[in-house]
This record gives sequence, structure tokens and C-alpha cells, in this order.
Amino acid sequence: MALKLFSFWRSIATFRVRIALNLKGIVPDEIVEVDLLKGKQREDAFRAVNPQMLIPALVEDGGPVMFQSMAILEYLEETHPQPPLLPRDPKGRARVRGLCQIAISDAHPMSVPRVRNYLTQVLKLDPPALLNWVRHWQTEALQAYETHLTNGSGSGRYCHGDAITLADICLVGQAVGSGFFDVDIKAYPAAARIVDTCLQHEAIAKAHPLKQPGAPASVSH
Ligand SMILES: N[C@@H](CCC(=O)N[C@@H](CS)C(=O)NCC(=O)O)C(=O)O
Repeated sequence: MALKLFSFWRSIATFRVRIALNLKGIVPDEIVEVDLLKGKQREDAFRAVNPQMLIPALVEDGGPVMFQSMAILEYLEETHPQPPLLPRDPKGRARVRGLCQIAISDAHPMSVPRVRNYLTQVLKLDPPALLNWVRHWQTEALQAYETHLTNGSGSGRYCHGDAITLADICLVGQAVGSGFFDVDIKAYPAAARIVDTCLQHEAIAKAHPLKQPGAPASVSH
């Protein structure tokens, strides 16, 4: 199996995939950097890989290319079932997938480069207004997580019971991404406890954006 991951240190969507790969003990043969800060995702070379011009993208054995982090996470779960990252029961699976989508479908898209660029370049938002925009959606997501994780509907050591699931992967990504905009997870104690537990796990810690090649020591916006 030859595995190629298109990645960038700052990408939260790729962070999710890196965590799943690490948890399942899969080591990509090649990591291709797509520098989002230089706009490399919009150049022809990467556009040919993913017409949506987004990372992550994953290519196994020459193709076809896999795109969209949730689809990639599900693919990894199906092809490498151990350790399982979804619970066995359908209701549990629905809860975990729902928790994933809070970040993947609803919050994260509000702060990606293409949206921030449109807000500033086309709609002429100034930097403080842009920051308010991003923080608003990050905060909404964290509040929703906090309620879900506090209400005794299945959380344990992790988001769903005592084993890591896809929900934890997405929550950690949400927390780290929010941190890039100075939205502090500590204001959400149930979520913060789980994120802290997750970040102590080696597979998750070493996937952290700031541990990737080319990453700065810290990020502010
Ligand atoms: N829903 C997609 C989102 C992918 C996405 O937005 N990736 C960001 C990096 S985290 C990206 O490539 N952004 C480039 C841009 O916005 O121009 C997924 O989960 O894979």
C-alpha cells in the first residue's frame, strides 16, 4: 500500500486525518505540503488533485483521490477497523457522527482561508470584524459541544464512553482551531477535560498542528 497525504501544518481538517492515521498505526509513505498561507491550494498542481482546492486529500495506491476529512475518516475506519473509532450500536454511531459534524460541517467552514479571504477582500470586513465573525462561530460550536458532553448522554473519559472515537478527533480539532483565534477551550469545562485527556495521547499529541514540519512555535490568528 502506497499512501500519500496532502497536508499542511495549520490545517485542522488534515489534523483530524493525521490523528486517525496515528491511532490506527498507519504511516503515510509521502506527505505533500500544500502551503495554505501561500495559496498553493489554488495552483494548478493541487487543483488537479482536488478540484475543490482543499486539504486533506489522500491517495492510496495511485488513486482515486479521497477528499473531505469525514469521508477519509470513515474510509480509514472501514479499511482499518482496529482500534474502532465508532461505537458498535447505531444510536451511538449517530451520536458520534453528529458530534463530528458540529465541527466539520458547521463551525470549521466559517473560519477557513477562503471564507476569511472573501469576508476581507470582497465584503471588506476589517480585522476586528473578521475576528468577531470567526470567534462567534467557534464559540457557538464549543457551547454546543459543552452541552452535549455535560448532559450525561453517553460521555465518559472521552466524548462517547471511555474509548476514543471520531467525535474526539473532531472535538480536539475544534478546540485547537478555536485556540488559533484566542477562543479558549477552558471556558467549556467538560469539553476542556476531554480535550486535555486526548492531547495526552501520543497519537493525538504528535498530530498537533504545531508539531508538524514548518509550524511556528505558536499561532495568533
Ligand atoms: N469540509 C472539508 C474542509 C476542508 C478545508 O476547508 N480545508 C482547509 C484547511 S483546514 C483548506 O484547505 N482551506 C483552503 C482554503 O480555504 O482556501 C473537510 O473536512 O475536509
